[in-house]
Formats: sequence, structure tokens, C-alpha cells
Amino acid sequence: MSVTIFDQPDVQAFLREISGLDKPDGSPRAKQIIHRLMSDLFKAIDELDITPDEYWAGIAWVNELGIAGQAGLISPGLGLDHFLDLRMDAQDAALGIDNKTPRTIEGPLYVAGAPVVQGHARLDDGRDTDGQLLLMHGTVFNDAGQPVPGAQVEVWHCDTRGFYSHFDPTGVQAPFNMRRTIIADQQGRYSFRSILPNGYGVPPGSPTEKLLFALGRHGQRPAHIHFFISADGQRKLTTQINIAGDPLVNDDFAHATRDGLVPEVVEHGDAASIAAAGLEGPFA
Ligand code: MBD
Ligand code: FE
Repeated sequence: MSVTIFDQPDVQAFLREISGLDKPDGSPRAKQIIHRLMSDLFKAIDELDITPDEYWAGIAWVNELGIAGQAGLISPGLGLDHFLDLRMDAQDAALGIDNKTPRTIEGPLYVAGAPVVQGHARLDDGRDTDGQLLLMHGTVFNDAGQPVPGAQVEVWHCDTRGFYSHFDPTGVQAPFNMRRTIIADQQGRYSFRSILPNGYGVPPGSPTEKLLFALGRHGQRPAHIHFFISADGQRKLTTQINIAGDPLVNDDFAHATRDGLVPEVVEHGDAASIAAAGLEGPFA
């Protein structure tokens, strides 16, 4: 038999009590947020008639998630990271800001402190020999469309097995493999060589995967490369590109693919083709 008690005055008073709403100490903002979240949770338990067994299964899962350090992994899987992006986009639009390169989520696998390189960098250490050579170049522009000399381009991606350095379960990658901070030249240009990454999958058997499977979903991402773009006096851009042609390019468990972030990939058969495209020089 299902009962609902949410609207009873004693339950409402209880919610105020657990949130410290009537206590002088603590943070007003923390109280406001917790009061709202706990109210929504109590209401959901009531309306969905969530059983104690279901509730305790949820608690066990939260503990497992924490032990695995995967709060930052299920967050994009449940769309929260993308939702924050959509809200920032809407704020920008309301301010009349037109972002030429869309933002998209950071994800949980950035590591600060990558080697700093001027102009052109090699990202990979050459040990992942399954990877196809990847050459990328670009220019950082400000809001007014002018190049930004000395802009900082932080770039990171995974290897052909979908593993990121610092998070590699096989432990074979050196620190900062496939992670660099590139300082753009006087014309705002940067370039790098690396290998084409493959897609990423959440760890098999992990609490993140278990929840996604319970929802009938998968935990895979298409091949992608992450960027932070920053410069003095400029707002930082967090974004990614996807590798065109990946079958999952529009089926990303982390919901990060966006229009404008799937650049054309040009395949070069040989060195002569690379040279003809003007990609020699720093890439040699
Ligand atoms: C990733 O590589 C990633 O970019 C995101 C957003 C989530 C999990 C793994
Ligand atoms: Fe990633």
C-alpha cells in the first residue's frame, strides 16, 4: 500500500531541520541547495514509492561509485556536464556573445602540469605503434576575430586502446603522454603531431557501467581530442573535437558531440601528400 506523507507539516518541518534552515550557523547557500535537493528526493521516494530495498541498493551503489572515484564519470553520463554547458550557452546568448567555437565538457581525465612547448608539439611518445599519424594545426582568434599571439592551447587525448596517461589501468604510459601545453606563435598559430586516438569506454564492471546498463545504455565515447584555450584577459574555452567517421560520433555516452566540433579529416597516403598540403616542416 502506497502512502504519501511529503505535504504533511511535520515532514516539511523535518526538511527544514535537516537543512539547518532555522539555525544561525553555516552557509545560507548550502542550506538552500540541500533543502531543495532533499525536498526533491523525499518527494521522489513518496511518489515513486521507492522501497527500502531499492533505497539501500542505491546507497551501496553510491559507496561503490565513491570508492572507484567515478562521480566525475557518471556525471557526464547522466548529462549533467552537458546541461551546465547548455546553461552557459544560454547565458552567453542572453548577453549577445556569439561563440565561434562551441564549448563542450571537460570530462574527468584532464591532468594539470603537462610539458609546455612553443608553437609545435609532438604529443605521443611513439610507443603506441598502432596509431595512425595525426597532424593538426589551427589559429586561436579572439571574439573580434583577431589572432591571439601566445595563446595557450592545452591538448589531451587517449591512445588507440582508449586509455589516458595517468589513468591507464595497464600502467604502461609515461606521465603526460598525449598531453601538452602548446604556446601559439605571434600569429596565434599552433600545431601538433600525435596519433589518432580511438574511442573511450567506461571501465568494464564499474559502478558507472552498471548504472548505464540498468538504463539500457552504453558507456562508450567516439574518438575525440580535448582542448583548453586560454590567454591573458580572455575567458578560457573548454572544448573537444570528434574524429569524423567514428561510428559513435553522434552516440556519445557523455553527450559532448556538438555541431561545429567535428572537423573534416583529410587522409594523406604518403609524405609527398603531406608536403603538398603544406604540413611539412615542424612535422618532419
Ligand atoms: C572521457 O575521455 C571523457 O572525455 C569524458 C567526458 C568522460 C569520460 C571519458
Ligand atoms: Fe576524453
